[in-house]
Amino acid sequence: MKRLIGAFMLCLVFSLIFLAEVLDVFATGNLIKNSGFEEDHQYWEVYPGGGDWGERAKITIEEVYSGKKSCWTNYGVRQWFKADGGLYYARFYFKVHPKSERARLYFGIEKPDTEEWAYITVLGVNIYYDQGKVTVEPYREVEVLEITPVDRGWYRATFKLRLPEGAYALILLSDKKPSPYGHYFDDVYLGVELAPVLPKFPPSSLLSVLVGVGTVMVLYLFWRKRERR
Ligand SMILES: [Ca+2]
Repeated sequence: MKRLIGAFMLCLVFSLIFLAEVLDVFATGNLIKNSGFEEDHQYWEVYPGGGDWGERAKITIEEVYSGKKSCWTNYGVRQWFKADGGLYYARFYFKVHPKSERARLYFGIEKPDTEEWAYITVLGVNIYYDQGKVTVEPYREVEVLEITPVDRGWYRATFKLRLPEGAYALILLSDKKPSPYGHYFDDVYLGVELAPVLPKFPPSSLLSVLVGVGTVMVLYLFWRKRERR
């Protein structure tokens, strides 16, 4: 009986971790909506001048870090957010197109100039990829905490930023000039606390099936044991 309860609790814990991974519940303070592109391009827009969705940026299932979708762009996408100013953390996952040997990806935060309605770069980071070697060039108040290869060619990038007060636009660019291949982004986070990195289970869909089947089996055994009494 104790073993059964133990097994049930284990299933429950794994289910909760899995759900947390899917729903991104630990990153509650995320200023970025639809951060994993699972709701297609809701809240996101193609960087001005970059054209329409489908042309310079699209939601794709071909290369995905988590969930079922990611964002591919050969120009840039952005999302508006409001920052109070102060210390922030940014994290996102990127993958250079498998055919691309050299790439220059860009992550930046810009501020609309209310008089001219032009955009002023507040801070940014250039990420250079040269045949698998990644180097970073941050400018202004950005501290690079890590650029780590994680899984299947994906990298995790984490930064510490000091933002001035005001409303800001977050921008992700694949290249300063349009790249022929484009690159992939997933799970974008921006918040005042560093979101914990969740354990990544291979492959999530298989795990969900195992968790589901396991839970049902344990519940069934539990029910049968009670029936016998
Ligand atoms: Ca995703």
